[in-house]
Amino acid sequence: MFSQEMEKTVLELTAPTKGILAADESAGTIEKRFKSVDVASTEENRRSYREALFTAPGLSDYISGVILFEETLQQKSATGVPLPQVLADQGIVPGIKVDKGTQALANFPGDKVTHGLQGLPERLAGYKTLGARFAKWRAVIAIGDNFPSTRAIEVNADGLARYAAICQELGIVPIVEPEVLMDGGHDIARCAAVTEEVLETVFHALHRHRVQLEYMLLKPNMVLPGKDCPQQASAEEIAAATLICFRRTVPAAVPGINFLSGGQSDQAATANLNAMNTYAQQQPWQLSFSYGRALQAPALKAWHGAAANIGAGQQALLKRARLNSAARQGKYLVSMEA
Ligand code: 5MM
Repeated sequence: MFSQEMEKTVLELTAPTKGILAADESAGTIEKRFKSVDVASTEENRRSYREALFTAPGLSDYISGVILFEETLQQKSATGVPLPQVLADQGIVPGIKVDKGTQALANFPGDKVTHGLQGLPERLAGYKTLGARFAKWRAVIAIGDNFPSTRAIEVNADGLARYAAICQELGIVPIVEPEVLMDGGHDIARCAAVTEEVLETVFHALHRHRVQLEYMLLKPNMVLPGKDCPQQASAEEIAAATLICFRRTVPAAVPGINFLSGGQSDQAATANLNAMNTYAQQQPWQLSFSYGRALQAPALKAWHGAAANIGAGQQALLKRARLNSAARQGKYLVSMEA
């Protein structure tokens, strides 16, 4: 029923030189980010920071969509324009994070399950009237000696698939985000094995729930060694391991893969995306970004909560957006950082 609407949204989101800005930090997460630059997480600070991000001049040259948190969807600019409208006026598609965070999975120590399905159709219908055209749900899979369990992978995959089916019923494009965390000392091979199992399980669940793959985007982790692994990997090794895993598990019908940065440094996230786009000659999907920290960290640092620094914060965001746009085309060079 909503195929044309979703096709249009997907086409806009996967524009060849662009990626997605994740600005959907929930209350606890934005508080942590603000604390790192000594800024109090008040509603007005959150509003003005996000307004500054969304009005960075020329943002739409590199950014096709922005994922918002529920609070932001209902906030207005200083001149009274709803923030989703501020984005739409520049040709940037507004989206909304709809999961309600994670809880421990009972009987499976170390595993988590994402919740938020209850009342989701009603919430989504309301978000759509506020301008949201796509949504995002994040499942979190941690790696440890005794986890993740198969049960945790299955229950999270089922949640993602049910969420995606509900979105499509309302003409909203679902971003399906199964994140295998990079916390821990595991090596790249273990991350590859877990990511492969997760993606395989997620796509089986999407099939069972009759989700139309043409009208969704995938937001996965890259295949990386754990943060504490002594054997770190080069961008080329990461690109090779990630592409092997994705070719095995992600159907060609999926139009776009927009990676999360997951705690990588901003430069590493850019270099790894670039390596993938250089290395992958005939991949069936667009390989782009949906970064939060890797786009925002330098902006947050430059802004530091001071109105006088808004311009500097916007320039910092634009720089990362421009470099990731280059990486998304395989045209990034480290010298561009200067
Ligand atoms: C994994 O986090 C997502 C991508 O951000 P990074 O590029 O920084 O990894 C991000 O969209 C995340 O889902 C949101 O920030 C919401 O996270 P919380 O923890 O607030 O639910």
